[in-house]
Amino acid sequence: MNVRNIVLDKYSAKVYKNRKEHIMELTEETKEQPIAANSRTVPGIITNRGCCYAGCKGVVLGPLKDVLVLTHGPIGCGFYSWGTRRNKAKTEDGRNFIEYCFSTDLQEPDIVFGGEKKLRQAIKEAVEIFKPKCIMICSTCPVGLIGDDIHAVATETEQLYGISCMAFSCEGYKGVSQSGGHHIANNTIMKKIIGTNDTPPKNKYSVNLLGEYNIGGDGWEVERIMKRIGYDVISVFTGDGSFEAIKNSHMANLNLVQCHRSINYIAEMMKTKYGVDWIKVNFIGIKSTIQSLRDMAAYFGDKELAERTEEVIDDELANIAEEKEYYYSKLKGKTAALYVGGSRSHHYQLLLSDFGVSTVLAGYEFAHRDDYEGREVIPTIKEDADSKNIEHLNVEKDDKKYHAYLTDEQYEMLKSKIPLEDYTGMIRHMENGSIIVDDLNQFETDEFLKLLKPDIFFSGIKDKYSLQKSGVLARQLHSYDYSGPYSGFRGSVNFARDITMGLYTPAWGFVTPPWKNRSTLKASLAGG
Ligand code: CFM
Ligand code: HCA
Repeated sequence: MNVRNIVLDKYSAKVYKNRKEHIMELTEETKEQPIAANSRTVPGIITNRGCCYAGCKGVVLGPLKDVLVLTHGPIGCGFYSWGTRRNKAKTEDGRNFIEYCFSTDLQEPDIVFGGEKKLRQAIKEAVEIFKPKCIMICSTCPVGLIGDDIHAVATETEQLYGISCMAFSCEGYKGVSQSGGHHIANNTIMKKIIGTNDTPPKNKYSVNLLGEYNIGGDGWEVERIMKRIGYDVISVFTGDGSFEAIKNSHMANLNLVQCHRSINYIAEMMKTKYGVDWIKVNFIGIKSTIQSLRDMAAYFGDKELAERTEEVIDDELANIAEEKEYYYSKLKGKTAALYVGGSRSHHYQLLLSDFGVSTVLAGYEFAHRDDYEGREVIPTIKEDADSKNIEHLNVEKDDKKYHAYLTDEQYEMLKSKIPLEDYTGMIRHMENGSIIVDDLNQFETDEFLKLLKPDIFFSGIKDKYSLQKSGVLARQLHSYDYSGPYSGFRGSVNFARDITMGLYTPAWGFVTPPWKNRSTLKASLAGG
């Protein structure tokens, strides 16, 4: 049965033409074919994607606990990005700004007459009440449309109050998803924060953890393991992160990249500017954690560090052995579907496979082709990369170094030179017969659910309700449904426990969804 075609055939010719490039049924042949990604959603389709502001303010800047992040715009955007992502942070100096929602709360008259006056007033109040060392101003859609000069206000703020102030033109409508917002945040962090303090590291095993946002405490669990081994974690971008620590991050010997999608730009720019190497790590999954710790030790090439790494791995494994075995026996043979932003759909497949769960469908909201296809491809650090579809490659293969801005054609040519087993993206870890969908929409979610019948569907807040009402267990992989951490060794058994509880309490199977016995139109006319 070609599941992909059954779903695609339900579309009109126009939508079919677009969506067929984004959906792949894996076979030996299709494995090497490109998948369309990072392009505009067909208007009218119910996508799960977010916006540029979400990627900049919500994802990368929001977790910085010692920064007062001020949303310049109507209140909705600031409010919706307040606390929902579960990026935890502990205060170090008695203040933790992530508990607050700061916004200029623009109203109609500000849209008509300009919002800069209100922005200046909000900054004045923020400085007087909270005395922050750093303010970051983030624009939402209307600000870009009316043309408020937030960058001029930021410069003025620095002169007036003697604090750091940065402006981010991350209006929601920019680009096709959250992805553009990551890029905007990364560029300014690089330009204005990294490299502004030169405190030497505590030891030679100094690292930064990039793309770890401490959702449900994941970053704390990773730091715990790394500290046990003896690493000096200089900064984390940006989970439980701090402006003060990031100033010093260029002093580290190695950058560890957990979520490549949201932060590869910084890893690459730090390599170019400060010569800090980076390696890809993944602390989601038992085998992945072990592999990452070994890769780190291998990078430093130190016998003592390698031995200490093995000791810690053995001890951590012994501590979870009993639970691991129990949950494996409960979960073995189950199937899952995963649909998250730009890296978890890959990472969590590896954790699921530790417990014998196989993935029948996986997709990303806003990943780029390299996140699917892998290869050692680093998207360009040029600002206009997304719009011009130019890729920046940094590939070393057969003693040759490819490092250039490439057109799509050149990219295809280079791709053929790299064997599939060297690819690092999601596709490499997926089995033939499984489905990959980029920018999965509500219609496709419902259709694939009927055809593939996974035991569990991992997704987000927007799509989980229809999944549950269809009788399928749904877990939010963005926020962990108020649970976590899921990283490292201990996290893996937390995860297995949560899904075992869900699967063995199949309450949603007893629900009759409203669309089965009620006409939506009739119900709404009757006020029901
Ligand atoms: Fe990276 Fe993330 Fe993700 Fe992401 Fe996100 Fe997130 Fe995500 Mo939600 S940074 S790409 S923009 S791992 S917020 S912590 S869960 S979509 S898969
Ligand atoms: C975002 C944040 C989000 C949303 C989650 C969801 C998160 O992209 O704006 O849709 O359930 O992880 O909080 O991805």
